[in-house]
Amino acid sequence: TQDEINARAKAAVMDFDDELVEEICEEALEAKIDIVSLIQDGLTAGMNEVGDQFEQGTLFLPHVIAASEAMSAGVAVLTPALEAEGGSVKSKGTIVIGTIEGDIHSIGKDIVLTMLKIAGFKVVDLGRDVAIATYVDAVKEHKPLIVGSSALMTTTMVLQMQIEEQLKEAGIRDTVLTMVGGAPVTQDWADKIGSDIYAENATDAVVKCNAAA
Ligand code: HCB
Repeated sequence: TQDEINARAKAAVMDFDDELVEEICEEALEAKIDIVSLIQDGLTAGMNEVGDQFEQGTLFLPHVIAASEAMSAGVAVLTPALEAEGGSVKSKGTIVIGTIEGDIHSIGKDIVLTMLKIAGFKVVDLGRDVAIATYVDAVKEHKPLIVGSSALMTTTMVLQMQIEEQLKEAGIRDTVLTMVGGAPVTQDWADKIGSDIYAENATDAVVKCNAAA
């Protein structure tokens, strides 16, 4: 069942077992299990658990790296199937997204962008450690509906404010909606810096971007 597969995927990420994660994901595809739930309630749950243990000092950085590799291996197995689901949808508009300057955490951003693609948006991936000026240039170049940033650290989250400021300085803040996300980011933070959309997870991002489209 879904719960069993999610639990096994969570455990396999926590065991840093790339091959087992891949096997479980392949099994899930055959069993026609809900892939989004597998990513959020299985793989991500395992990744978060490892993150918590890293925070508590019971696991170390190599463990976090190993778990993120296992998670990415699973997401790689699931992505083609996810993309195939959304293949025939007419484009709802463009979304530019990237992980902010100084921050190399890309797993969450990649999940969000995959889900947005499936939902029918054209997505421009700016990658990670993206300079604020690059977001501004991308808004000028692609004229997107939404520009999204991901920040996983309290130290890099503050730079999301600069996206707001530099878009204003360039005179193009009104032409685009801004979206913020990442583990330390909250609705309060979005309100404080004047960002239009806060998304707690990939599903929330899809719901809110759909509402804006
Ligand atoms: Co990293 N790291 N890390 N890390 N890391 C965190 C983020 C800490 C919270 C861990 C901790 O100390 N408790 C911490 C940050 C503390 C702080 O806030 N100041 C931390 C640190 C300190 C660091 C280093 C500095 C460690 C070091 O070198 N000493 C270093 C950073 C280097 C740098 O960025 N300059 C580092 C490195 C790494 C890696 C490379 C080992 C690895 C990243 C691999 C990669 O992404 N390619 C990593 C990981 C994996 C984590 C944790 C464990 C998990 C992050 C993750 O992938 N979660 C994280 C602990 C945690 O977050 N609790 C830890 C799973 C994804 C699916 O969730 O929240 O990213 P998500 O995304 C969600 C959601 O937020 C939302 O949707 C996604 C899908 O549902 N969303 C958006 C995300 N972005 C969005 C954008 C939008 O516009 C909308 C929605």
